[in-house]
Amino acid sequence: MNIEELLDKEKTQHLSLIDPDEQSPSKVKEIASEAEKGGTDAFMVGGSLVKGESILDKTVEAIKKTTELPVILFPQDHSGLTPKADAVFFMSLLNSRESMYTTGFQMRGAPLIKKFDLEVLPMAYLIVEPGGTVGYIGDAKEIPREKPEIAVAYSLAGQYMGMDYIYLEAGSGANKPVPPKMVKAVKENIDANLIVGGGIRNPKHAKAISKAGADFIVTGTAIETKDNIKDAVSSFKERIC
Ligand code: 1GP
Repeated sequence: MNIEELLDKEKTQHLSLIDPDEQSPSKVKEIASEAEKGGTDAFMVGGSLVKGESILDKTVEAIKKTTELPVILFPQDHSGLTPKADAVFFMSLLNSRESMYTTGFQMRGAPLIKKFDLEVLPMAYLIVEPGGTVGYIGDAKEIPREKPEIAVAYSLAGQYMGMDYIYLEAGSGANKPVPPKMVKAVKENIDANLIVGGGIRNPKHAKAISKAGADFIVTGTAIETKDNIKDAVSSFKERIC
């Protein structure tokens, strides 16, 4: 399977993020089924504090039993890897002060990725203020919201290092998403695929970020906390262009 071929680049794509620690595998089946009905394009699986391989495996298995949409791992470190997924965002947190998050965990995970034969999607992961849990755990020097030029510089650096994906992350549950102005500035300057996530709570946010040029938007909290997941996802999909 080639994820890049599966994901249509004409429109902004919607990625549903599932944190294995937030719900049981049976609830995951329900979420995956409803998100697919709502029109999500793929699933990402990961979180800052994944408690163990077994819950990760069970979560991915539950999604795979429910849908044929791609499942892409979003690992916080090498413990977030499983052979049961289709692909992995091989991410380096470029604005971390801690070398484990830029190259250390990558070194630990690389042999496992080879062994598991996962499709590798190289990604520069950039934390923008407020940054939330991932900013704290990843010891990030968060990009100031009013400094799009710093986001552009980091994104270009990621692209020149060979990364095909750039992820602007405001942190899960952030009270506001990455500013559309920053998304636009980055998109205008890079050829790599642009992913934006963190704090995208409503269709208005999704529309503004899509219009600014994001190739992918990620929503986690907005799906986990909604009673009607299908409607929540379709309300995002309807507003993105
Ligand atoms: C986390 O950006 C994602 O990496 C999702 O954030 O939970 O705020 O949607 P939310």
